[in-house]
Amino acid sequence: MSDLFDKLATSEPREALGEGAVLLRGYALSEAPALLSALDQLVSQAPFRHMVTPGGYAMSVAMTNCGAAGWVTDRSGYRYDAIDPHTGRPWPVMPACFAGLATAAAETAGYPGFDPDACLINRYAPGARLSLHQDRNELDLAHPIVSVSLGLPATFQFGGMKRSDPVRRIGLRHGDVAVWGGPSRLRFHGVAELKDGHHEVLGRQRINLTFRVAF
Ligand code: MD3
Ligand code: FE
Repeated sequence: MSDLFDKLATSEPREALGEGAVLLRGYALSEAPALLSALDQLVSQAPFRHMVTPGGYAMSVAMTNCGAAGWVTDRSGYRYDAIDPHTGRPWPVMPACFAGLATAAAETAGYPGFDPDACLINRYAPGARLSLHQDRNELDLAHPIVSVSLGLPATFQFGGMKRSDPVRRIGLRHGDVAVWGGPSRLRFHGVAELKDGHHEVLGRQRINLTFRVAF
C-alpha cells in the first residue's frame, strides 16, 4: 500500500464503537501540522460561514468544504453542490494530505479503496453544537464516512437508528479519527455544546474534517 498507509498503520489503539464503526485514537497526530497548513490555504479560497437551515436558523457551527462536492444548506434544503454559493466558484481542490489520510484511515478500519469526493470542514467555537441527525444526503450510503478531530476536545453523541434511541457519549480529542460505515452509517449522531478551553495549536476552537463519497 501507500507510504502514508505504512507510516500511519503502526500500532495506534483502535476501539470498536459499534458494528462497522471504529475509533482510531491519535491516528492523525503526525499529519496534523500538514492538515492545518493545507486548511489555512483553502480557507483563504472558501471562507468559513454560518449556513442557514431550511427552518431559517443560522448554524452555530461554521462550515466550508473542499473537493468536487460540498455540503450546503439554505432555506431550500440540504444538498451537495459542486459550486460554493458564497464565492460562485468550485470548492477548493481536496489537498493530497487530506485525501491520503482519509483513505489510509478507512483501509485501517476495514474499508479499502475509500476515495472521497467531499470534505466538509466544521469549525466549533465555544458554545457551538450540532444537534442529533443522520447523514443521508449522499447518493450511495454503502461508502463509509471518515472524520478527523482537531483542536479542543468535544463530546460526540452516538445514537441509534431512531432519534429516540439511547445516546452514547464519546470524547473526541485532537488527532482522533473515526470511521463510520456498514450498519452504523445511518445512526443518529451529534456534537454537544463545545466547552471553552485553550488548545495549544488551535486556541479556542475545534475543527472537524468529514470525508464522504457524495456523488
Ligand atoms: C456517525 N459532524 O458534519 S463527524 C457532520 O464532529 C457531523 O463535526 C460531526 O456529524 C463533527 O455531519 C461528527 C462524525 C460522524 C459523521 C458521520 C456519521 C459520525 C457519524 C454518520 C453515521 C454515524
Ligand atoms: Fe453528521
